[in-house]
Amino acid sequence: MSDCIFCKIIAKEIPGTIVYEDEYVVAFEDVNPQLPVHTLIVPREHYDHIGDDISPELLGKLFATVPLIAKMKGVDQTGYRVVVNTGEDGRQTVHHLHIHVLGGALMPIRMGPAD
Ligand code: DGP
Repeated sequence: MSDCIFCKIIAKEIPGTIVYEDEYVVAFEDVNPQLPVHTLIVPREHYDHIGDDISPELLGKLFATVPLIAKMKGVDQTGYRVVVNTGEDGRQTVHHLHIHVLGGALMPIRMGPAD
């Protein structure tokens, strides 16, 4: 998608700190990290969100990348959180499916009442 910021990072049209890539998946550092480790895992192909008719195979490849990134970032032993914000209520702001991998400190965020 020509106006998608993550498609531009994947295509290397704009800068991004890419830490892993293969035929299906790209992982890069979040520009606005919420914790010491905050890496995003995205499919190369554009999907708006997790419900956007994505194949189980590709979903598998995306989620199989999570432990790879956790190990690469050194949080596989200490633990981490995996988040997929989806749609308006999920507070998704970039509409290219992405998995957040967050760690490196005790998680400050707990689910609570909506604000
Ligand atoms: P979400 O709320 O789940 O849609 O999170 C989108 C994340 O994407 C957010 O944590 C900030 C990050 N982000 C937004 N724009 C850019 C960008 O241009 N580059 C990078 N690396 N990350 C971005």
